Amino acid sequence: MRERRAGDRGVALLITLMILVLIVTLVWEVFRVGARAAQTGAYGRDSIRAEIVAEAGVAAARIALREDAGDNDYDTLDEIWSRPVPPIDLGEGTIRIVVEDEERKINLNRLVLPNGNAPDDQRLAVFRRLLEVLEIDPSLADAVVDWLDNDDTSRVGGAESSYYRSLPFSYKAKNDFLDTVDELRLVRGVTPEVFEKLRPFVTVYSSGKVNLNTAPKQVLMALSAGQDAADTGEIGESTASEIIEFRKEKPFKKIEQIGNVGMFLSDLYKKTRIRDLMDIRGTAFHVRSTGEVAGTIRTIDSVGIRSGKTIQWRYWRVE
Ligand SMILES: [Ca+2]
Ligand SMILES: [Ca+2]
Repeated sequence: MRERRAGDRGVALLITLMILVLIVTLVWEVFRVGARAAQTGAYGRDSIRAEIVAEAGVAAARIALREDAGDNDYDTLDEIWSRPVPPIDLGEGTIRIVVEDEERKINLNRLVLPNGNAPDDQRLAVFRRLLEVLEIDPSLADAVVDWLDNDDTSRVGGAESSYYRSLPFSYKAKNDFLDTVDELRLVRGVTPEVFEKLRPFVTVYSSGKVNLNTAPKQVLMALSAGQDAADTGEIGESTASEIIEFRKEKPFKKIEQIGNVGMFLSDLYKKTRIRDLMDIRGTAFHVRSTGEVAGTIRTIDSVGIRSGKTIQWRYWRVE
């Protein structure tokens, strides 16, 4: 039954994309006329076309996200917006689209309290555990908190402006929330290698809760550090894998259903504050759409916040 419905949705997506292809073709025609007047070179023309194609990809993702909002109020890896889409061949060009919810990641901006005065100890513990799981020095967590907190007093293992000012290219600690994950590169201890390791698992856009239906193993393992009853134990690699296997068959429609996976998780859910960190849906969606025309590639990297059936773009960058 479930397979059948998923198949129907696949057809719906295909129709959506076919309509978009028509739109793109029309836009190209319009552009052909405009290009003569603008005396754009071949590269400029293909570059603009590639960007238009990439925009069509973002539009397709937006339609999928809006459709999904009408289907149910949980978000899984087996839905119209999240399933991998094969490259869409437009004859003269290609679109590649990748969509993921930001709730599958840990929100770095939530490592401090909303007033920026102090760390959020529960979430800090989660982030520290994520670093351990990824085999990154956990003291990086203190450097990130110092980067975010509004004082200039270094935490043990942290770093404030006094450190950053001593660098060959000196700068100050931001002492404010991150606008992009890329800013992490400025924080002490974030080498290019560390950044690449960490990037898939952290965000600055999510609700601050983790979607149990989409979170990768490493994030699920990190979550159990955010409990107040230390003797309950941690979500290890095998428990995280159990969650992932379980949700393939039965997506979580309510957070308490995590307890259905097994006794340990049932206890963890009932006896600790871990529930404060959990959700079964996404609110922020990362859409990466690449258009290619005659070998010229443009990518739109964007993040949309979904509320009801409305998507508002909070981040938009053309590469
Ligand atoms: Ca600070
Ligand atoms: Ca500080």
